[in-house]
Amino acid sequence: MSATLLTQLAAALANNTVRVVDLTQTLRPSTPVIQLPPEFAPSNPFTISEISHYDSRGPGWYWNNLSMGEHTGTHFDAPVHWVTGQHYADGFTDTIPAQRFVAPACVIDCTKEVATDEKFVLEVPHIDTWEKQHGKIPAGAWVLMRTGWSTRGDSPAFLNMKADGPHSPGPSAAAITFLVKERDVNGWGVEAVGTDHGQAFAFEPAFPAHNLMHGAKKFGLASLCNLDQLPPTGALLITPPLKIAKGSGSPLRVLALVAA
Ligand code: 23J
Ligand code: MN
Repeated sequence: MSATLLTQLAAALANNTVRVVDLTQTLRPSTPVIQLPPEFAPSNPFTISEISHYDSRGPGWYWNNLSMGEHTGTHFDAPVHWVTGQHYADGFTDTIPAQRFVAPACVIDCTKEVATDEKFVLEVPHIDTWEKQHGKIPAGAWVLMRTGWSTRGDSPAFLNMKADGPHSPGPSAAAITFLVKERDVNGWGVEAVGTDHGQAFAFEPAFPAHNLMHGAKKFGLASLCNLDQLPPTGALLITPPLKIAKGSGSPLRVLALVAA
C-alpha cells in the first residue's frame, strides 16, 4: 500500500501532475535581517566570500565561505529558539524528529486585508471564516499566512521599520492560542521577516507566535514566498532545517508538493 503510494507519487512528479513549488527567498547579502531594539544583540547578515573560482586558489573548483545568523532569510524557528521552549530535548535543529519535517499546509489568504492595512492582525474569526470555506485545520498541519509581503523583496519596505517599530502583519495571541490548543498544528509560517506581527512586542504575551508556538514544541517558518501558488488545502510541505548541533533554527529550502 505505502510502496504503491510512493510509486504513484514518483510517477506524478515525473509527469508533472504533482508540482514542486519553491517557497524560498534567494539568500544574498541584501537579504533583510530582523532588527531588534538597540539594547539587544543583533543578528549578523548573510555574507559570502569566494574560497576559489577555477583559479590559483583552486584550479578545478568553485566554492564559497558563508556566514549568517541562524534566523536569516527564509528560515525555520525551532522550539528552543524561545525561552518558553528551552527545556525540550527534542526541540533543537538536530534533535527534532525528521517525521515532523514533512506535513500538510493550510493557507489563509490575507492579501486583500494587508493591501489596505500593513499592520493587519489575523484573529480567530478569520480562521473561523477560513474553516467554514475549506474545512477544519487538521492536527499536525502547517498554517501559513499569505499576505503578498514577499513581493517587497529585499527593499526597506520588507522590514518596514518605523519610529514605533516594524509595520508588518501577523497573528494575534488569541489566534495562535487557538491554533496550538484547539488545532494542534505543526507550526505557523509567514511571508514577513519573523513569525510575529511587527508590533507583537506590545501583545500579551509578547511575541505570541514565538512564545506560544515554541512553548508547545511547535515550529515557525519566516520569509516564505510564492504562497500564491499554493491551494488553500492539499499542499505537502518539506521543511528540514540544517542539522546544526543545538541549533535554534536555520535557513532552509522550503518545498511544497502541489497536485496539478
Ligand atoms: C529574536 C528575537 C525576536 C524575534 C525573532 C528573533 C524572530 O522573529 C525570529 O527570526 O525568530 S521576533
Ligand atoms: Mn526566526
